[in-house]
Amino acid sequence: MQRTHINQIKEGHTVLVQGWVHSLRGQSKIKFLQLRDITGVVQCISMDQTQFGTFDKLLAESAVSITGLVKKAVVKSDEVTQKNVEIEIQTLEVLNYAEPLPITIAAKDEALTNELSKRLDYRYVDLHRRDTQAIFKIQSTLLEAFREFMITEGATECIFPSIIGASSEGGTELYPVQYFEKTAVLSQSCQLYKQMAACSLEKVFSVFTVWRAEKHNTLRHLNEARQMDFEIAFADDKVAMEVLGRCVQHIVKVIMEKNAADLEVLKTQLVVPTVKYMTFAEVAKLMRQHHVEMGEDDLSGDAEHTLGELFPNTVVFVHDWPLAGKPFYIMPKGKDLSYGYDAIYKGMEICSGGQRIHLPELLIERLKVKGLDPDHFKSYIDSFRYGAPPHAGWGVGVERLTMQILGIKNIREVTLFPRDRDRLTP
Ligand code: AMO
Repeated sequence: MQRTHINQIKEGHTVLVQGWVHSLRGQSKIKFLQLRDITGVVQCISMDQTQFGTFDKLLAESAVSITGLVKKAVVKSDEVTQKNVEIEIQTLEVLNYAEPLPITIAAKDEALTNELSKRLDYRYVDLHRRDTQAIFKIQSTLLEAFREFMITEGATECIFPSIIGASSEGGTELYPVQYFEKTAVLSQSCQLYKQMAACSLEKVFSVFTVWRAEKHNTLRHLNEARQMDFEIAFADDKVAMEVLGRCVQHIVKVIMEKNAADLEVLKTQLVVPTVKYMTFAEVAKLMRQHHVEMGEDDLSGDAEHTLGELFPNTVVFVHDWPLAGKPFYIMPKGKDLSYGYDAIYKGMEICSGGQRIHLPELLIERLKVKGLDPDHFKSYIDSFRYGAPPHAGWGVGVERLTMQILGIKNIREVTLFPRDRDRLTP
C-alpha cells in the first residue's frame, strides 16, 4: 500500500500512514495513539488486545507505520489537526523506538518549554516540535519567494566562491583558511563577486553563506549567516531600494498564502509591509526629538527599535548614509555622505546596500582611506577598467528577515543549526 499523508486521509478509506507518536494514552480495553507527520496530527485507536503489548513498549516520538480504516471521529481532541476523522488501527509496526526525550516537545507542554540553548543541543529532537517545523517551512517559502521574485525580475542566479583572498567588507572579523601554501579567508560576503558579475550579466542574485568572526554573542548575530544578495547594473541606490521594497512585500505575501497553517501553529498574523524612505539626517533629527541616542555614522539598536515603533509593519530605508559609516565599495555622495543605505524592518536592520564605486581610481582612493591595501584587491579594481557601468545592490540577512517577519526575538530560533561563539555542534 502507498503511504498517505495525514492531511490527505479520507473517511471510508483504508490507509497506510507513517509518522511519530505524538502522544499515547489508554485504558484496559482501548488505546489511543496520536500520530503526527509533517502535515498534521490524527487520532488512531486500537481495541485489539494483541496489539497492546506493542503499545506498552512505545514512548512518545517513536517512528511508526500504521494501517487502518479511516472513520468518523468519536472524540474530538484539540491537538489533532484532522478533527473529523480517526483511524481504527489494523496493523501497527514500530520503525524505530524513541528513548526518553532529553527535552519537552509536545505543544501542550508549552509551560515547560525548555531553554533555547538546551533545545539547540538537541536540535534534531527540537525539530519534532510543530512550531519549530513551522519556522523552517516558512523559511523555505521565504527562499522560494525570493528566487521566484528575482527570476521574474529577469535576474540571473549566481554561485560565488566561499574561499577568497582578502576581506570583502573591510572588517577584521575574518576566519583564516590554510589554502595550500597561502592563507585565504572564508567569505564575509559575495560583495566583490556579485559586482563583477553584474557588470556584464546586468542583474544577478545569490543566496550566499557568510562567515563573520564577531566575538560577541547577541540575539541578532551569527558567526555563520545566510544572505540574499542582489546587484543591478545601470542603476543607483534608489533603483535598488525600490526592488528590495517590492521583494520583501512579495515574500510576505507568498508566506501568507502558502503557510497559513504554519502561521496558525505559531499564532502569528502577518501584514504585507509598506515602504518608507528617510535620509540618515532625518532619522537623526527624529531620534533627537525622541531622546534616543544614535551614532554619528551608524544607527543604534535603540534607534532601530524606535523606528520600528514609530513605523510598524514598514520597511524603512535610511539612505544618504554618512560616508564614514559605509564600506570602501560604496559610492560617495559629496564629501561626507554616500549612496549607501540600510533597511530597518520591525525595529531591526535586515539589509545594507548602496550604489557602488565603478571607477578604479576612486576605488583605490577609498580603499586607502579605509586603511586597506589596493594590491590585495587588484583583480576587483581591474574589473572596472573594461566598461563597467554604474551599479547598485543589497544584501538581506535570511535569518534576520525570518525573525522579523515572524516576530521572533533570538536569531538562533530561526537557524537550523546555528553557529555562534559557543556552538559548533550539532
Ligand atoms: P552587511 O554586512 O550589512 O552588508 O550584511 C547585510 C545583511 O546581512 C545580515 N547579516 C547578519 N545576520 C546575522 N549575523 C550576522 N553576523 C550578520 N551580518 C550581516 C543582516 C545585514 O543587514 N555586502 C553587504 C551588502 C550589500 O551592500 O549588498 C553586506 O554584507 O541582515
